[in-house]
Amino acid sequence: MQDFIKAAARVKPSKRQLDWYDTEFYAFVHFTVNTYTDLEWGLGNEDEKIFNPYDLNCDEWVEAVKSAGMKGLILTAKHHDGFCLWPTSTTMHSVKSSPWKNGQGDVVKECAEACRRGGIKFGVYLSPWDRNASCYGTDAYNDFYCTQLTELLTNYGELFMVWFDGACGEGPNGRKQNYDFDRYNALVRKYQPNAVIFNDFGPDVRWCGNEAGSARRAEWAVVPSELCYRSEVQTGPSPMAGDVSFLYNTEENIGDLFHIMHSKGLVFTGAEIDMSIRPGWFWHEKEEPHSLERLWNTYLNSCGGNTSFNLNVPPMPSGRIDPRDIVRLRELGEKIENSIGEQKKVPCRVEKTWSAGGQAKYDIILDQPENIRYISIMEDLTEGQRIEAFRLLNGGVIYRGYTVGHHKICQVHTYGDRITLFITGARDEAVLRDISVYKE
Ligand code: FUL
Repeated sequence: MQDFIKAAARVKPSKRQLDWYDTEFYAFVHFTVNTYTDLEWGLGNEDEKIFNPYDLNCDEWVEAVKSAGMKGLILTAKHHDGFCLWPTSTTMHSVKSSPWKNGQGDVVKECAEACRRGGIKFGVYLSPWDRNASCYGTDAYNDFYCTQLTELLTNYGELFMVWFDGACGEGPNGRKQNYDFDRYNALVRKYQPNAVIFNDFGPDVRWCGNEAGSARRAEWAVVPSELCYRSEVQTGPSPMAGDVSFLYNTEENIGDLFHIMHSKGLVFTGAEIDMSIRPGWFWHEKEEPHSLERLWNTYLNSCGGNTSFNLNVPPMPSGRIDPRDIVRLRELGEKIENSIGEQKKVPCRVEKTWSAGGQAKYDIILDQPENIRYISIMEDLTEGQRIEAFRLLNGGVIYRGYTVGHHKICQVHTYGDRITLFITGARDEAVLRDISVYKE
């Protein structure tokens, strides 16, 4: 049993997963014919002529997402309606048939270039579900999809993420498609070896299980391989393998000891929290952005809870960002800066004072007493995720936490110059990457 837990503590991320964790906060941009029809899921029979972002300004998109502190952007190159934002060779259901720039435009290109100019990473979303393609529902569709994917992987420079949407509905012929994800994944690895692949179940990044921004109390990146069947299994059968019930990615506990001990093997696949700044993924005039409080809480629980945060910002029909969203993004960036920004950081040194059998105590020593508001802890994940539970103490307990992983941001209200971090449980000796303290 002890050996099994130690093996779980050594399930390691890839370099591309570590880079993705460090990106932490990035944007989704949902943009297609739906922006002009007020729908969330296009029907697939939309007239290409409705797509006309006459005032498109991707530099503005990039500035807006950067003002919130985001470091990357993922564009819906094609959503379920099948309309392609780039001049693909596979179909005329694309920008080629739109009046925008007389059919000579390429939104993917403009967006990729703006990201590069603005110094943020670029990624693509290519919906497997396609309600327009006549071959959808047949083997030929997998070839068609692979051609589209290859165009995106080879013509727009370095991608940091390829986002596969698990949605699988009926195509124009009423048939559903068997997606050949193994083939799609192999193309990504071939042409963009540094990009992480997102899918409901991995391989590199998995869905958190909801679209409302709600986070788990304990988020493990090391999870049963039954959950992420396309990921690389790093441990063999566990001592109790064989009697596993079906595990789904919407459940609250998926990487805890009970579940991993009953699993068939383990994989390293971290979660992403994806949510829109508004109720819908596409822009609708009547919708308002969520409150700053809600976005900030989601940020704290995602980037500060061992997941990444993919926040969607949908452009308007003109191709510009809604001024209401621009304001909210700037407010969020300011809130982050004013809470855990450099100017709030208090110098401190950390001393390990005791350790035994996975438990450990650290003293966090400040130069002078401060009103402390946030304490951020990072595990060094290069060897694996280890911490099971911890407490922060200042006289009494001021915070009880569970997993740490890439980054845990603890909200506290305390005054003092010496805080104790007590790791009360770990799968193996914890290796810390950083501890930072922020004042009120
Ligand atoms: C879902 C889609 O059906 C939504 O339209 C949206 O793109 C969301 C991010 O993923 O599966």
